[in-house]
Amino acid sequence: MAMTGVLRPGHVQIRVMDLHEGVRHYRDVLGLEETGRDASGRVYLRGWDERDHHSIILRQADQAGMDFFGFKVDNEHSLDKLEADVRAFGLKTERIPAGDLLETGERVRFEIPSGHLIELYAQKTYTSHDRGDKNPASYSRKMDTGIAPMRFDHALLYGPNVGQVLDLFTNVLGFHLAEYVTLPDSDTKGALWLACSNKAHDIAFVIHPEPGKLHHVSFYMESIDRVFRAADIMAANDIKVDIGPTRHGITRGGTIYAWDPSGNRFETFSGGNTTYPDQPPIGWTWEGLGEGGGLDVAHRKMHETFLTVVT
Ligand code: M3P
Ligand code: FE
Repeated sequence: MAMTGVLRPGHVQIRVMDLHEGVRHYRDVLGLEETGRDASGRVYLRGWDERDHHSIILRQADQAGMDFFGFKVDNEHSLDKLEADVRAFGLKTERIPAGDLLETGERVRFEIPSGHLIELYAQKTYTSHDRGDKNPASYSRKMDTGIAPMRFDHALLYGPNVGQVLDLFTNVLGFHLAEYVTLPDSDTKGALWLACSNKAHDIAFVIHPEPGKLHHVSFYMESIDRVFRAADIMAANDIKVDIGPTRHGITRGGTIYAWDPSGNRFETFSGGNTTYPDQPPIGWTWEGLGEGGGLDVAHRKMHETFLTVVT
């Protein structure tokens, strides 16, 4: 597959209400590697199979939630072109100077109709991982440190104007719609799973009256066994679990939803459908999401927290 334009989720900045507790959670319990701290006190982390400098940034704030979500694009030419296309779509864009985030080039930032700040950038320092790029070892101790996800995988965001978000992501940013849910007794799409790759999804949206909300940040586990191991580690560390371990019918990913100490939901996710842009999206009804097992295959029901608890 020739991948051009937007390549992958590159970073997300998460607000935590106590940085010390946040670092304890994301570094020591989840097991992400700390790769830096900047002058404003933000902490940079990544999973054991990531090769760019960082993917998760923690910022201490009074309120939990997400500041912004950044996608890496293939080069500066794509960055300029996508910036012009986003403006032509009718959104204002802003350039954040190189170096504002550690080891990261200039970013193009825009607020999408759901109220979230999305960024595109072409450059972030490549540092490989501790196994290296030449005859890499198959094992490193990092794979067993904490819950130990391979990488930051996706986020699910809640906000209004999901139809406009679909238009922007598919017609401007080059994503394909992998799966969707229609609202009760309606053909209107109320939830979207969108991919810029052939993963099950790279970003997802659910319609919600309040703009700019975070439902969860998701971390990719190598197998469903590792999702069960994550459940053990969550129990041992008193992490509050929302749903799971179970499987989502939507995406077919293995999952646990749980909460960080600030109340941000995070997910340990494994497997999931392979998607291609030529394939029609998979559709789910509202009943399919709940009783049809779209959200939770094992329990085949809607969980109230899925629709109501966001940060
Ligand atoms: C996901 C997710 C649902 C399926 C979700 C798949 C909520 O990875 O959590 O975004 O039905
Ligand atoms: Fe998810």
